[in-house]
Amino acid sequence: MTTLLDSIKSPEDIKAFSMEQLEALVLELRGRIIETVTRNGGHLSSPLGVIELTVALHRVFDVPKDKLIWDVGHQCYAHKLLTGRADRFDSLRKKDGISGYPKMSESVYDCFGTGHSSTSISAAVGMAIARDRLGFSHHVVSLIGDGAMTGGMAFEALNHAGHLGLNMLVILNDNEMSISRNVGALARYFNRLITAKPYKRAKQDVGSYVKTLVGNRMTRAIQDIEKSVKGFITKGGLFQELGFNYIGPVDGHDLPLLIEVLSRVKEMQGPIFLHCTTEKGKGLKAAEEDPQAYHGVKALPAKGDAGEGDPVPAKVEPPPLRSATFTEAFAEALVAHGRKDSRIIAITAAMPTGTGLTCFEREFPDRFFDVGICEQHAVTLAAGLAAEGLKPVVAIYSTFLQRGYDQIVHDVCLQGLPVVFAIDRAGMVGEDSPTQNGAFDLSFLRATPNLRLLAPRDDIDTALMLEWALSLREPVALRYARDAATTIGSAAIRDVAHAETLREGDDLVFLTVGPCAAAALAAAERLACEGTAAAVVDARSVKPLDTAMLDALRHKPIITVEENALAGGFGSAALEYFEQSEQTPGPVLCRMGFDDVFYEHATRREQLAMCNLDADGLYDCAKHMLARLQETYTK
Ligand SMILES: Cc1ncc(C[n+]2csc(CCOP(=O)(O)OP(=O)(O)O)c2C)c(N)n1
Repeated sequence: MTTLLDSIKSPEDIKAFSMEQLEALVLELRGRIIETVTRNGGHLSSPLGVIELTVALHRVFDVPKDKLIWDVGHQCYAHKLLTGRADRFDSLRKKDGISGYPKMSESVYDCFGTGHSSTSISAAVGMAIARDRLGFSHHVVSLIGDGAMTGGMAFEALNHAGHLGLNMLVILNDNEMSISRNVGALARYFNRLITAKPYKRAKQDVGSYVKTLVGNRMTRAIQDIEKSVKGFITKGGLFQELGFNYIGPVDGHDLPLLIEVLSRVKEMQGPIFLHCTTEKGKGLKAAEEDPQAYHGVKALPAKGDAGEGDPVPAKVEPPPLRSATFTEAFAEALVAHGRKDSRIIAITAAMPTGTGLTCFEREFPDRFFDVGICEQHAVTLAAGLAAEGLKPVVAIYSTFLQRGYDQIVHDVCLQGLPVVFAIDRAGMVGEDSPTQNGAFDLSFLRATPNLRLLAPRDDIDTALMLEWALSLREPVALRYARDAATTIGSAAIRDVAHAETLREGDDLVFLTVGPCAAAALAAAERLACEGTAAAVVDARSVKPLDTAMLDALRHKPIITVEENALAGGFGSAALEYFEQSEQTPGPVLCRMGFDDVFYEHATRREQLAMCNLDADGLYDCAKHMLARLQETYTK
């Protein structure tokens, strides 16, 4: 049976749909998203919450001529389905398939790529200025969540747009949720706008207003329309003060209402802020009841597994206290230290579940801060706490810590303040997007004076390094992967300040960072079967380097192995050391890591294979290196 969705080749097609057809399309989109995400994994509650808004936007605006800019972008699945990608939607988040985020190179309908939050209004300001300078007249619309609105950058952009008086529309998609419940005074303010009496009145008024419009659509002059819409503007609101016309709140699931309001707003001049209320997970009971659990969903278990057929929440419960992943090993150790030392404070930037801090929050609610999507503030807040003698631990994903770089340099390291950074998702992160890979932290942090940079290879190292970091009165960063923290090597005696030889061998050395040791050990095992003795040494400390270890290894062929950009990473650090100490690494040093490219989404395993950081890649590298050496010596 041909569906409505099948008949849509471009969003232009829905302009001729009746309201009944549009409502039916909403249901089809919902079904298709649930079905695909159940199979492939991905975001679920956020895309389900904006389906009516997406249909209304494509009905009213002429995308791609009009610019539609998504914030974070994890909610754009209906947009993808309406913009010529329905036939490929099955490949969502798969290697070489459709990305889970807007991506300029994927479609002209994705006018701005994203993955990190709070960027959409700035991009919209840029596009609106460009439009005006180039003499065009199209519309510029950004759609931002209430979680993303907590990011300071969103307000920097509002400040600019309000000052310039640009023609642009900012739509707030307010579901009162970030990944977890949205936090902060701003969330309270939005909540007041929704629940205050004027809202209810305004909502009714908008309804009757729309009815009037439908009756008089052809005769009403644009000025009249503008005046009427302005009747719904909350006077003196925060956004009003910033130079925006604030309209709303409007029910973001009422499709006819949305279409009417957007049609009117489209005719208005100047910066407009349209506040829509939506329900995260709309249309899927389980997701409506627990939107956090269904924010990110794992792929369907293989046939025959328990739970087959149901969407599987990535995390229903806070992580259990056992060391299955690095996140869990860190979280478990932090709680244990928290029990012993009341000066320990845990900080997250809107990722309490992802960073494993929910168990700390549960046990020590007074010593836990979720600051919202505010990585910069999280870092400097920690600096302030440390300056006064507390022991802050800031847990942030590698990719999002890029936001807080200046704060790390200027507020923490320059002043030598004892902040502990728990850098999660360092390295490849899998199906999400190149925007989420943690590819650069070693490079940008290694350049920062006063910072100790450690990479645990397993659960035991994670716990010991955290203990050590908390005992030092200096800035320390621990970086670890989105992976199992399976114990590697002996648990007996560990000196986490120094490198450790995990396997002896004279023919070459794999010098590894973090969990890369596992792939190196597997490659060494394979080489051993062929008579090549490869050593594996876990470097542990990326900064300062264990120079005694480097001195001891320098006569052997060395392969450095790291999940980080080769530019400026650990391998570069080793080379720099040899150069500075006027020693020649020799006979050869080869660096394995991320090339100077953005790696596309795929499973983590596939991504590691793409950059030859799996056992096969390391084995091939060793063979190649030994063959080259052989050639050199037989010449
Ligand atoms: C800079 C940055 N920090 C953290 C995240 C992780 N993150 C992804 S979605 C999300 C919540 C976004 O909430 P909201 O904007 O309200 O959108 P919703 O999912 O509720 O639709 C967070 C914190 C991110 N994408 N970017």
